[in-house]
Amino acid sequence: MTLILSKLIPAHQPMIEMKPHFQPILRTGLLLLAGAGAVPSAFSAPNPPPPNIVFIITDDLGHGDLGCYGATKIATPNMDRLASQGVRFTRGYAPSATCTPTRYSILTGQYAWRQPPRQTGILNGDAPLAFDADHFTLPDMLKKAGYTTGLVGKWHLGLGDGKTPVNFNGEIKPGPLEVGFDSAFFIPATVDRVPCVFIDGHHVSKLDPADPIKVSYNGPIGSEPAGRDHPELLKMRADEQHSDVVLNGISRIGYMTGGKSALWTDEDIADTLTKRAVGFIETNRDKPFFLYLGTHDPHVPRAPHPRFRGKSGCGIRGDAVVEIDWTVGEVMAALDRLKIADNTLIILTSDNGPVLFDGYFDKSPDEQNGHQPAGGLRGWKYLVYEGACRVPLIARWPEKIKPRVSDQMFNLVDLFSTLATIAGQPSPGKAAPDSIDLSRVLLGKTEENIRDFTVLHGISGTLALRQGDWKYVPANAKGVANDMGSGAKATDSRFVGSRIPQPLLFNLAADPAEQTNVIKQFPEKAAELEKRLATIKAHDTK
Ligand code: NG6
Ligand code: CA
Repeated sequence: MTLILSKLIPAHQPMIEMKPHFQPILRTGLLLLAGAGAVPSAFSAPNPPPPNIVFIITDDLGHGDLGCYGATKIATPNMDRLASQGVRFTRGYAPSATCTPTRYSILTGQYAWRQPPRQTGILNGDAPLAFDADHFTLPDMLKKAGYTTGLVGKWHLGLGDGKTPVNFNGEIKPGPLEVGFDSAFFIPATVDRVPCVFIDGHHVSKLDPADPIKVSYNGPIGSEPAGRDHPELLKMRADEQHSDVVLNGISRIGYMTGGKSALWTDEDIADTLTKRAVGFIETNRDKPFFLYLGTHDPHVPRAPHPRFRGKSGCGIRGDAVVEIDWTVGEVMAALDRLKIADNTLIILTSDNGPVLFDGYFDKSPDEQNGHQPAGGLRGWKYLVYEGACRVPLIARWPEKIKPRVSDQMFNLVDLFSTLATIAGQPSPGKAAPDSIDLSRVLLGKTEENIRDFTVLHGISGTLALRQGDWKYVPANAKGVANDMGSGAKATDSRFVGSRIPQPLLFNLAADPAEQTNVIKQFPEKAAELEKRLATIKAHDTK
């Protein structure tokens, strides 16, 4: 029925201008008319089906990590090819500088910082689901449009209702299957956090009931050694937060005992996820599908498969980037093999900016060989500088997107409304309150900057505003807040940049690396942005 409607209402004047509750009525009416033969035949002509959607969200991949974004030291031929066949955004933004809040924003179309504290921190592996199970999510919306939806890879949005502790030996819910995914094969939190097992639907994959799992973030359990006591067992040393239980020669955040048959092998994770992703595509080749593929690379602990070791020339982090490129290549090859590439929209991005040292002494800071993961932007993951939140963003859909590079702004929170239009669904309106429909931008139908601002959200709780070429960062005298989940401290070198003693104003056109605070020269501009930020904070974007 959406197909019929889209014939009547051009895509660029959308259904958004109609009150959402009229749309189903109009649709139903049209359908009835069509059924009665009262609609001219042009309206009942078959339309191309909506595109399959493959959303690849990498973990801590930087704006400068890809050849197509200027990397010269690391070869990323598959991601570069994807970019050359689609649109590459130079102003793509993650809604937050860490994983959980960014993913929350993508799935709900709402900035995570509107919902503290549950969604703004970094969740541990036993944390409850970050939103209510009946929350209308992006995959829910796509299901309404007839899509089969699948999650493969990193989840990091919590499990269970929080009333009772998650039982990893029983049925684990609510989780992805309760919030819109038809199938889910996933890493519960991060690879540096327990439990180090995959969950398949509602159950831990490959679990032997005779060897039940127990998880604790409150101190040791079981007889498994801790990294801080047994450095001789480690493939790489770690800081205090990452020195709990040792699994597969890597110490983690948290403790876990049992579940031996279910433990993943870090070096095989990319192979496992890629195989699952390709399997999902193959199974659903004949119907519209939405695949949410969350890679664990290049997040710590970095342990790419041995066949990628040494391949980047830029240390183990670079090798993990090469591993991602392989995964992307495998997905593209599967679509080609199945002859569905032309009507598949692939979106490739990252949940936040890059980081070199993030708890494990894996030599990444020393082995960059001149590579700049943030591509010369200031700062790293966790902060509110551009390097923290500006991320690679590429979209390829051969049937509808002409290859180009776009400087139009795009925030990942916009995917909800954008994909709704592409899938022929009504605007989610207030159900996705911060999500702007950028389908015309994605499809190259306008040069306009429909989104003219973006909010940056740092681990400190600081919110900054980019508007056009200007960027305003309010002072945050304390720096990192206590919402880190694992006891990180403001003195940790990673978070030192989160302390901002004086407000800052940058002109990114003249000073893309945010080196010169021009607030004294342009106090009115700073006041204007400060005021706008306050308005955005107080009201939904729509
Ligand atoms: C932090 C961890 C960091 C990483 C991050 C999550 C410390 C000091 N740091 O708490 O290593 O796991 O959480 O990263 O414990 S994210 O990309 O999933 O947000
Ligand atoms: Ca991340």
